[in-house]
Formats: sequence, C-alpha cells, structure tokens
Amino acid sequence: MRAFSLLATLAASATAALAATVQYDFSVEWIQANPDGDYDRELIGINGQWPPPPIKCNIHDRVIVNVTNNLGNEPTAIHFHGLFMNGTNAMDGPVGVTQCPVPPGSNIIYNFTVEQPGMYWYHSHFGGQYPDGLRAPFIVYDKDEPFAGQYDEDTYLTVSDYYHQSIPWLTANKFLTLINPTGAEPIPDAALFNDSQNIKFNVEPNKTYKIRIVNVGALVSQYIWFEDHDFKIVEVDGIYVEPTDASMLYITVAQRYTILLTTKNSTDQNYPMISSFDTDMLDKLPEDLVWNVTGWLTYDENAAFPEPALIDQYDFYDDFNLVPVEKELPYEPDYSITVDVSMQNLGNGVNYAFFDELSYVAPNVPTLYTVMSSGNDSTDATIYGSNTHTYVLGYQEVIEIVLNSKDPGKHPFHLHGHVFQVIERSEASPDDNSFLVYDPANPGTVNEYPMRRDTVYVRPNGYFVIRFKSDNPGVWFFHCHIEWHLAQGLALTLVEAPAEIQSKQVIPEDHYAACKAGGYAYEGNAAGNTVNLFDLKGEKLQPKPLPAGFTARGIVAMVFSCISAFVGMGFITWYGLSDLKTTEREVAEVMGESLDDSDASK
Ligand SMILES: [Cu+2]
Repeated sequence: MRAFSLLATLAASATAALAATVQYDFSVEWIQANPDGDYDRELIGINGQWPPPPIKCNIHDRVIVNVTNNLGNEPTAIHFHGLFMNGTNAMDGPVGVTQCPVPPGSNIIYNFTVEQPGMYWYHSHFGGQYPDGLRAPFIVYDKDEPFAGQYDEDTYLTVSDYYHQSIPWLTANKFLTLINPTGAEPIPDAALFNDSQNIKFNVEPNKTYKIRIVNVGALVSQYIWFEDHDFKIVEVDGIYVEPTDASMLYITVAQRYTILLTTKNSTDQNYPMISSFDTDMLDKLPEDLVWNVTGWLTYDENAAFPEPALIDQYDFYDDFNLVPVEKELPYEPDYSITVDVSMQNLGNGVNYAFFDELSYVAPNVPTLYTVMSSGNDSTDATIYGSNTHTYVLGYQEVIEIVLNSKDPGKHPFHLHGHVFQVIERSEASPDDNSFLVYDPANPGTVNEYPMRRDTVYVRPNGYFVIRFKSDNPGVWFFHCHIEWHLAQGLALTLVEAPAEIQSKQVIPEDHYAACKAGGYAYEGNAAGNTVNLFDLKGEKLQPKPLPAGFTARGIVAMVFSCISAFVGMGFITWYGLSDLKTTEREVAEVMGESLDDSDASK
C-alpha cells in the first residue's frame, strides 16, 4: 500500500512537471475568402487567416487564449466545445450564460486547464456568428490513449455546410422574419471539406491514419464515407470507445468521431471520400445546390481521380451502440427534467422554437454573473429570469433530461460542461402527425454500458433520455446546436451547484471589463436589478403569443395579401428591407401586436 501511494505521488508529480502552458494570441478579424470557389465574401478569421488555426495541446496543459475583437462591427465570444471547464465556468464562452459579448476593440482572456483527451472544437458563441467562419478544431493529444501505437499518422478532417451570405443578414432578411412564418432554415450554398473542396488527402500504402473528424457546420448533419475503405471508430466527443468497425458515419453539427483508417497495399488508384448533406434537414432542394463534397484518398498524384460511385442507401453506424472504454453502468437518476420541443409562431408572426412554452431569450445579465452576485438567493431559479428557462441543480446528483420532440426535424442537442449517458433514443415517429413520447413505466432497451458524448440528436417526433452527474459546478447551456434553432430560442439553462460556484470560482477582471466596455449589465438578477433580486422589471421576454386562431399558413396569406395591397395601391415599390419592415408593421397591426414592443423584448 505504501509503495503504491509513493508510486501514485511520483506519477502525479511527473504529470504536473510535464504539463505546459500553451498560449494563443487571437486577433479576430474579417478576412476575404472564397472556400467553395464560387463567391468572394468576408469571413471571420484569426490573425489575418481564414480558416482560423486549430488549437493544439497535450492533456493536462494550461491553455491561454488571448482574444482581441478586431471585427469593428460585431461583438464576439469563444466557446471551447466539449471541454468541461471544471472550476473555470467563466471560460466556457456562451454570451448571456457565462459572459458578456466582447465588444469591438475589446479583449478577453480564456485561461483553463485541459483534463480531457481527444477531439474538440472552438467556435464563436455570440448570436449566430460561428457559421460566418469563426470555428476550428481543438485537438488534445494523449500519449496514453488506448490505441496508442496502432496508427502511423494523426490528422484531422472538418466537414461543414457553408453560406454565401452573412448570418446576421440571413437571420434578419430570410429567417427570423414575417416572410418566413414556417421557420424554414436558409439553405446552405455549399459543402466543405477542411474548409475547401476537391481536397487531396495524401496517404501512403499500408499505413494506418488516425483521422479526427468534426462537423463545424451550422445546420445539416453529414454522411461521410471513404470508398472501398472501412475503418474503426475509436473516440466520440472526447470519449474513447471500444474499436468499432464502420463504413459510414452520420455526424451532426458539433459532433466528433475519431477513426483509424488503414490504407491499401497498392498505389495504383485514388479513392473518393465523400461528405453528403442529410437532405431531410433541408426544407427544399434548390436545383443548383450541390449537397456533396468530394475529396480523394490520394495514393498517387499521377493516378486517376475517379468520380464517386452512386450509393443505394446511407448505411451508417448508429452511435447509440458504441461502448465507452471506461465502462459505467446506467446512472440512477436523482432528479429528472422533462421538456417538449416544438416550433410555433408568436404574436409578431415570426416562428420560434420552444422547450415547453418557453423560447430562450438571453438575460440582461449573464446567468453566471447573477449567480456570483446573488448570495443565498442563487438557489432560486426565479432570479435568472422568466425566459432563460433555468433549472437549479444540486451538487453530486444524477440528473436526467427526457426530451420529447414534437417537431418533424432532427435536432442535435449539446450540453455544456458535461458528457452524458445516452440512455434511450427512439426511432422517428412513423408519421408527421403523431409523436413518440418517453414512458418511464415502459422503458425501451438500455445498453449495459451506455454511450457517452456531449452532442446527440433526436429523431423526427421522437425522444431521447440522457443522464449525467452534477459534479461540475457551473452555469451550463443545453441547446440545439443548429444555429438557426438556437436563434429561435431552443435552449435552456442549468445552474449547477450555485453555492459551490460562489465559494470556489471567480470571474476575472478582464471579463468584467468587457461588460463595462460594451455597456452591459454584469450584476444583479436577469433584469440587472441589484436591490430586489425578485423584481424582474425590465427583463427581456419572448414576444407575446399569436392571437387565437392564427396559424403559420394564415400569416403567409396575410403577408402576401398586404404586399399585393401595397403594390396594387402603388404607395410603395416592393423592394428591399425598408419596405419589408413596413409590411411587417402593417401585418402586425392587423394582428393587434405592436412590433416595437416585441422588438424590445427580443
Ligand atoms: Cu434544432
């Protein structure tokens, strides 16, 4: 026993001695780029480059990311997707949850240690900003990985959907607007591999490649395969899994898969590698949309680069059946949260997304900052506001989230600060008008050692059940990772062990300075009230409900009859945003809703 503890001490100090500090200085800037070769636009890059550079470190390292916002016209913030930020909740990044927006000209430092191995990514968590380019891999090397020595090269591959127009423009003009009452998501213009197309992935024969794959897109899941090459899945979302044979992946936005792929022993041919949109997730398929992106496992530059073969069906590996290397039986829940997902129109005619009756609206004061300035009242969810949909969680409990979707879309949900066990995930409901609802009295098959990850999707009108341990005090966002749906409010807030946060964590001065520079409130309740934490006057709220009897279809009819009335009367010419605003106002007035009120509450 004595010898063991001595060894353990030696091992711990050796680890500490090896841990390094890795610093990145990031100037966030607009950069001219054209990744699909079809359209020049400005994208958000770093230090004069787009795509932004990957962050790389070893497990146990301290990482310092010093971010200066040189965009000039937009705030920003960076989230480190999948990292637990244990003890450093303020470094997590989501605006309104753990920090203020970093205004143009300001600076913020993210400083944290990394205790998880594998593939992650970092991305903007301000508004819908990351699909404008601010996203890249975050790679954590681990010399003790279970498949160490079983590969020759360690590399990565990003896949992404891609838009030609900026996200703020699309949001205002095409998405969160009266002329889109069904909430149809803007259709991407292209698919990208490593932020490019037609990439040549150079390989040598008879070698094994570790390929860390991440979907950094905004909306669509992708099917990924390498012609005539099977592979082994060895890690998902930072969790090592028993090596599992597969020939195709289905990867939602924000998910990661690390695979081992062994090359053939001859070099006479190159092989297409394909990433293909899950087109079920698109409202329509424009004729000119190319929803595949092709690259090639390139054995020989001088050999042919064949077109991909057509396939009959997408035969992908179902991640539900992956088995973590570190085995844990299903946790028994202490506290269960059940939420229903739906998409509905509110009184301003715009389509929003809901957990139950709430569409998330960010508070005036970031929720973590409310925790830090509320003393003993921090355990009362009321102070975090009416529209942040906050649950206060106890410390060291097992939390269960039951999510029943009453929406015919697929939604990839992400929990910050944790991985969770995926206890159950239903198939899609057989038809659009009925829902599968989880029945705890009649559970389905639960795997002996449930898969753990940080992002999981629910199938159309189906459900999932996830469980995690509340062992990481912090304010953690749970949300759909489709950026459009987050903009529609598909999010809720978990305030985990607030007394522990208060006693053990600090918000650094430079984070407060960003709030002050932008004129953002940084203390008190969700409304910014520091005197009476239960007075929420002035808090941000979702728009009022639609008057009874209105439907999305009715709004479409109303909008177009208003448009034709205006055009017919010759009062205005129908072009551009200003006229659209006029129409919105007219329609809103007919519906008895003041747009000014609802704008103020957005
Ligand atoms: Cu969604």
